[in-house]
Amino acid sequence: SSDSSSSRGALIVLEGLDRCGKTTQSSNLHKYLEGLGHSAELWRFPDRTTSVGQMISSYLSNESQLDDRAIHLLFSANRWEKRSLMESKLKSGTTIIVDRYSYSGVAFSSAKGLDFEWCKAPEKGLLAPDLVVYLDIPPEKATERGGYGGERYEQLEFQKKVRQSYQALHDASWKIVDACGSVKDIEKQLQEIVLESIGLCQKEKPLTCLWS
Ligand code: Z5A
Repeated sequence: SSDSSSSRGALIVLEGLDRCGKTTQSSNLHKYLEGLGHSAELWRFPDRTTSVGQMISSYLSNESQLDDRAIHLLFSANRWEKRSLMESKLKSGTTIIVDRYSYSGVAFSSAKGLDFEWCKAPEKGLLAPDLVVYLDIPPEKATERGGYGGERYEQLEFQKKVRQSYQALHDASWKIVDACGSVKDIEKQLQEIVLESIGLCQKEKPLTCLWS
């Protein structure tokens, strides 16, 4: 039925370069949805709380070194270890807002020179988002924002390559939002797009898998 008590939640993914505002926006969105009485959770990848996530975290902060393919597979494993929980939450009616997902996995690893299709392969079979919002910011602009430069990938030349990889990945279903606007402006745009997506999921839009 399309009765909201038995319908599934939406899988909403926010993507973009470092410092594009994903964390700010996903948290505001979460509060907004809860305020409307929706069941909603805020997730992020990497999920640094698991043991795989701790290996990723130490790599990102330059405390450990790993082969490019090994770290790629760890990022993917970090999503796989949350897959069944994600599916059960969605099916029980909870909307999940995710700060980074498989697209980050492919964009960052392929920016290092790894083969694009090789990067996509381990993501196949993870749940496909109902909505991908790309917060678009020129890399030069991102470097001017607070907290930039602390971690491994936070370098201008690399972020330029990541942006190109995202351009190769995106399809017509992605919503591209200008991330240079005010926090409030972006917030309003996201609210509208996300409510529409939640509505479609309540009308029994099927849950599908990535890149199969
Ligand atoms: N990575 C990967 O390689 N493979 C994978 O599979 C995955 C990730 C999942 C860590 O990710 C790294 O892992 C990341 C990709 C790679 N590397 N990089 N680069 P992360 O998500 O943990 O960390 P992050 O990307 O560095 O996110 P962040 O630092 O949390 O940035 P953000 O979420 O995009 O932005 P923010 O914290 O909301 O905002 C940044 C600052 O800008 C802050 O001071 C805000 O107050 C300010 N801000 C926000 N919005 C605005 C607007 N609209 N105007 C002006 N200022 C603003």
